[in-house]
Amino acid sequence: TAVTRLADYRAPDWLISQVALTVTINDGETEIAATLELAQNSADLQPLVLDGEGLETLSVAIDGVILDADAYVVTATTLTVLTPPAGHFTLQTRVRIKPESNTQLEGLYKSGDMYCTQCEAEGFRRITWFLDRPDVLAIWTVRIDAPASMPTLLSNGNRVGDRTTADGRRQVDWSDPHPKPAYLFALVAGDLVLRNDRFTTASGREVDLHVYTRQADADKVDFAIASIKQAMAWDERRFGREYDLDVFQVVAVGDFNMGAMENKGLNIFNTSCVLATPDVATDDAYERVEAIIGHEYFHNWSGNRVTCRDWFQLSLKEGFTVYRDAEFTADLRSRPVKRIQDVDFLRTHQFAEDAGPTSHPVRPAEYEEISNFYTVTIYEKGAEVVRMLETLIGRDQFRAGSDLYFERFDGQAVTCDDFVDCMQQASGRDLTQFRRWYSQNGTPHINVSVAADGDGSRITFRQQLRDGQAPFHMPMPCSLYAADGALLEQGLSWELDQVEQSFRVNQPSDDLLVSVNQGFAAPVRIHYALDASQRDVLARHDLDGFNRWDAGRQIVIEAWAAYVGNADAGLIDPIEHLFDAALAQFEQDPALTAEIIRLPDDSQILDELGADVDPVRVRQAGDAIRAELGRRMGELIQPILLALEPVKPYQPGGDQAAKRSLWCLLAQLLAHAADDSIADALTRRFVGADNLTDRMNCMTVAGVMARHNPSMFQSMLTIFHADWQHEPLLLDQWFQQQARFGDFDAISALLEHADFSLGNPNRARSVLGVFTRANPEAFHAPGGYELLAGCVASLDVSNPQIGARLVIPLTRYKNWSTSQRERAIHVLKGLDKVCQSADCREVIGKALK
Ligand code: B3K
Ligand code: ZN
Repeated sequence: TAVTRLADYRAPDWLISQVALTVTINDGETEIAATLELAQNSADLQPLVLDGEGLETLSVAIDGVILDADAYVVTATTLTVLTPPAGHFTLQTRVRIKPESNTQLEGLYKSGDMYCTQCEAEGFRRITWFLDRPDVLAIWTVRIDAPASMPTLLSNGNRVGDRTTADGRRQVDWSDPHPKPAYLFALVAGDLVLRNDRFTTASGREVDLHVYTRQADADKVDFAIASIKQAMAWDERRFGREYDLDVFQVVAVGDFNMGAMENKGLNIFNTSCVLATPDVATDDAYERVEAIIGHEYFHNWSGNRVTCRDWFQLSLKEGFTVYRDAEFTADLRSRPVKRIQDVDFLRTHQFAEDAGPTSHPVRPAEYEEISNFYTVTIYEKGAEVVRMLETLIGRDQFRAGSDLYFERFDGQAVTCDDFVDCMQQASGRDLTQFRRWYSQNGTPHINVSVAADGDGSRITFRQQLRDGQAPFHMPMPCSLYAADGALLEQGLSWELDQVEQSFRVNQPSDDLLVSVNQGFAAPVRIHYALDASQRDVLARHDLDGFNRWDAGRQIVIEAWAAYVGNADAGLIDPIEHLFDAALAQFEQDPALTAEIIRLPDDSQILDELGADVDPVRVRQAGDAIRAELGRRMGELIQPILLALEPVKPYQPGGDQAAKRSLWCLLAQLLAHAADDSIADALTRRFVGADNLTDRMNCMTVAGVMARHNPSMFQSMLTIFHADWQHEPLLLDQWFQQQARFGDFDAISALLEHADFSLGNPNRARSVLGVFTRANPEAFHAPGGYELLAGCVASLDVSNPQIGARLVIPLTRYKNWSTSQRERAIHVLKGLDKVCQSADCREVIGKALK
């Protein structure tokens, strides 16, 4: 397989200053006429090599003269003009493509009756011949010509022409004044419903907000529109960034590989990330819609106005934009809760990625298929790296660095180093060593030890590094507490930049508790040996809200990990103690209470335990702990459940959402304990629910109870299906619940269900993603790996990007038990023989190395 390397980066031999496209859509085939203004960018004249894939080339012309067949060479992926004119010239090409048979959902494809595009990273080459790389920025005009049955014809920028031709076809012209690379191109054609609104920017520019959906979804966009306005106002306030076109458009698409895409002025969204009403979106989904609307909108500056030089720099736009959307959510909602949820997500998913075969740095040095690098490392760890910069230089200087970055590089394609340079210049701090976060992979582990030093103590930090790595520079804010929890010293803004370094404090070591890495300032694993009672002191007294929560988190992780090896009920005492204390105050802050009693994902326990662990045993230990807690705390929980009765009418978010989530967590504890006393209340809550969150929560609790009594879960599934089968997003939810609680046979049956399809990414993820990540008993059952492999082999042909993502849980076998490892390797080897796509081959190849 071909490897692309950062070290091989070369500026393009040719640049494109202007693009004019005419896209003529007809049923069964689409023709693209492209006029490119080319400019020589190399000292010596070089051939012009354009990228393409699956294009039927109809003609090639230079400066209006059709080229003879021997003047250019076409391969499956290139069009080479052997001797182009020096300096400047115009290239005209005409190609034909078939969007109707595009199952990869990259380039121009059909979703239902609608035509739409996805070009990042390398999809534009499936539309026409082009220099498909992010450092070629051009000014674009686009004409869409389509049958009258498709009145909605959209592209980037501002609409500059709109007519019906004599033969009744529709023609719409778009012009985008801002230079952009091909990956930000977008086109939508169909018969869509428009919902519109307006926003006035800080400088008084009137912007139309246009949200398009299919007819059936037109009533589900109020929340998205409100979120767009909040995002626009927030980016002006917090980053001084204004919107820059007359219209901001969003289109909801049912078949989409990712969550959404930030195409200039025409964001395309997976329906699951933009539609929200109480009946189709849970509380979490509402928050996700708001965050993703924000994320894509914020890309208008961090990604579009300033873009990436090459795809190795992907985190330049993604890490920064995730950081921006996290701040947006923190400002709009609860900052401490957002931080807890983000760190928990990072530990669950990114730490696992970094411990597995696809571990890579925030700025990878090489890739086989760039689509495989849209990862939690590039996004979430990248955001943590940006957050560390903010912590190190302070919020004001960070803002100054961001202003400098946007000003200096507007309209350019730049690198992660360019970004850090701006932070360095704005702050005057030397960030040379800090840049190792971009090039060195893996989660740093930090050992913290406290030793007596005269009448005080010495606190020593040691970075455990991978072979060949040099120490990282990171913030390490700490506070000091006495053994009884009394505050000794707050706000020590320590930094680490050596393998080992220590700090002296005056407190004797036997009366000292250190609150380390406050707010999770650095994305590392801390090893600081405290016993459960010491952690409990911090869980009660730490003034840093995040570390208070995290002290409780460590109590749970250590107890659960110990319980896997030795199912001693005494190990559960510290968890019960922690939960008791949290529940005693649930009314003050139900959201924080929910975060404390939400057990971590199994993967965090697997990470804690290291090698040779059966994931099924980890799950069963967790369930046993939940059951024991449910038994011990039943008396305490019952009245709290009554106090958490649903409030009507439903409001997403805030206090209501916190109470729903707390209710669900507590009811699950009772369900694990096989406590049937909640059955009646559960049925009532399900039947009387006026919102999806309560319906799903009830099904989750019934799913847990299904272990000893499957009837309630079954009847809820039946009712839910009868009521909501007309909503694709709710059928996804219906599949997800069964993938989560079903046994192997039930999951095999889901794949045969009439409404299941591997062709729709949301549906495929709903079954396979949930089965492999959240249902270890079914996944590790005989046939489980093979069931996944069969689907991956089929996706390898139809939609390799999705195939390569869904296979990942099977590649994380390194620390499983011997027989599981052997089975996984055997199945992966079988897949390796059949898979052809670069996407799947890269992921499977790395897993077998
Ligand atoms: N930039 C897009 C992701 C594109 C996916 C490419 N396979 C969404 C986002 O991060 O905002
Ligand atoms: Zn993004």
